[in-house]
Amino acid sequence: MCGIVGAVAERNVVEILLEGLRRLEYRGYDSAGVAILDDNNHLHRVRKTGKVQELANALEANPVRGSIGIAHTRWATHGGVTEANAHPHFSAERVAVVHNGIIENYQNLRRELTADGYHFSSDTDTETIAHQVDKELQQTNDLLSAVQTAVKKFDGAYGTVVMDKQDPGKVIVARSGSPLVIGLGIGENFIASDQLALLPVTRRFIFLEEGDVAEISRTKVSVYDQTGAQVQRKVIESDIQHDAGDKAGYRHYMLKEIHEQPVVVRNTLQGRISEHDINTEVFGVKADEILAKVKHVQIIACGTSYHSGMTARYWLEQHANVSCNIEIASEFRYRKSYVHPNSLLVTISQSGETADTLAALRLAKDLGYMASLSICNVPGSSLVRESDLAFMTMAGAEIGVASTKAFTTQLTGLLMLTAAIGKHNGMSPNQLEKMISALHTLPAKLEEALTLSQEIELLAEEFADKHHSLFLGRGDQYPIAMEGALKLKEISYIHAEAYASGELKHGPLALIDENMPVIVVAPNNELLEKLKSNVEEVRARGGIMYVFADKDANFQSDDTMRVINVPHVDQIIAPIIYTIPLQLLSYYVAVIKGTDVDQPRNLAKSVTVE
Ligand code: HGA
Repeated sequence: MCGIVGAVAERNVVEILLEGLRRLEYRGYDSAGVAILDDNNHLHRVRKTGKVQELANALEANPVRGSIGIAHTRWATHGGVTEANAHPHFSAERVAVVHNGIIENYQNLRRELTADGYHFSSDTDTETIAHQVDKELQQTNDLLSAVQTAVKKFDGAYGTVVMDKQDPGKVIVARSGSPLVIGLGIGENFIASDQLALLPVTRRFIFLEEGDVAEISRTKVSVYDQTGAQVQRKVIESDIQHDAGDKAGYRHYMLKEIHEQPVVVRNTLQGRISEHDINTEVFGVKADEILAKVKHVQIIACGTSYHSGMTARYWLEQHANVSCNIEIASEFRYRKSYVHPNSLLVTISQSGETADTLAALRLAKDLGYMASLSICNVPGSSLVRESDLAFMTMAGAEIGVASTKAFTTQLTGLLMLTAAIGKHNGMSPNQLEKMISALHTLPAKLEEALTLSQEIELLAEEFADKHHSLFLGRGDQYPIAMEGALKLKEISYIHAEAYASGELKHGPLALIDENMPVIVVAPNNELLEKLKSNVEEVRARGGIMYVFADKDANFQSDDTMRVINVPHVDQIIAPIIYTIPLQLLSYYVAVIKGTDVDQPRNLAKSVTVE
């Protein structure tokens, strides 16, 4: 969340900062701003509410130039969406600050700083950083030590970049809880909250670690750890292929990403499964030894990743013969939980920076888990670095705020984890072989599922005037129904709820009428007959249903029920395949409703605040 970009160069950096913000806009898009130090050491600030394009227009109308600058695209946590609350924030027209995260003790700091004579011109927590640094500067007159002292006063999470008009030629950056990456150039250096922002100017990165403070000038980068000692951090060469401007001919990133699923799932499988077996080393060098001992799995995740974890619980208990719990990270981290013997902690996050998931992992380190494993899409992210084992999904950069390909690649990884644990835990060679064969069919079956696109585009018209909807599933399709409901609410703003269909008569049946479409994800297994009874319960109450089902499930379309035939697949991979039509449905409903599909209101990608 919140995009940060900064540059210290010889050339004019305004366009670099703007391009960086465009690339990060999916992380926050309610307002944007830049602060530029020009060659005469004048500090210029331009801020606008709305998209980065508003800022670009303002800069075109009134150009500024300068070789040092910081920029920000905001997803407000403290203070409304106004120009005054947009970053950068200033203190005494001297210190300029951009910030990602939350300063939790900002009210106390604000009181203290106000008593010291500082005037606040915004409602944000961020402005306390600017004034606190200015206050420290009155003591030391050295920006690095002022920031090092100031950050000790902050509770909460921050990735922050600070500029001082009286100390030009450098920026100071500090990281605690919110990611920051330094981009190394030749005679110029950069900083951003995500490497994607800097790909047009460099491919060499230093990922800052927790508590790091760094001084960045044109020719030098010095990093200090939380004790203040100077440290060397590894320089990483990025191989990410990404052109943020490239929707490859699709109208939205989300549609492009939906259609990429056969390829990215293939990439996720490639080199990791043989014809009949799985290479356990894909989870890490010590994986075989660790996975052989696992008797319980505790999964922690948020949002869409939580739904992939829920699906995995069905798989792990049924096929890998281990018990499994799953919990939302923001709940897990604030309660006392029981740790089962030989327990593996699995965290799932697309970005690897999800604040609650990361906090849960850190908390769990002292709780006695045997080992931790992250399922993640971003190499080098905090979650990957801080886990004992990691499985990298190969989804590539996901720009649409509503997650699609990250979800199906997570499911692919979790099914591979089921195989890897199961083969040490009573899964027969036959079962393993069957699971691996099903995995091999995934890319082609996903391709086939995408051919439903036109049919679903037409179907979407029936939803566009609806305000509520109900999604039903059973067994491992229940989390898929939950994910379907989440997609629909995220991008079309239609209220959508998911229920395990056995729960219908315990409450939600009361909602059924002709204005409440019911979307049913039908399994083709021993639960099918049970689900058919649930369908009849809805029909008897005048409900209108849309059933996604295998044609062998023998559902017939009629006045109250529309059946969409999903390709016949092995049941183990059905949750992954049935995800596709539900993604397409929410996409086309959102398009008809004219919402901002890639950047839905009030949301942002990579949830780095609590
Ligand atoms: N708390 C700051 C920054 C918000 C943020 O990091 N969002 O992701 C603000 O509200 O401006």
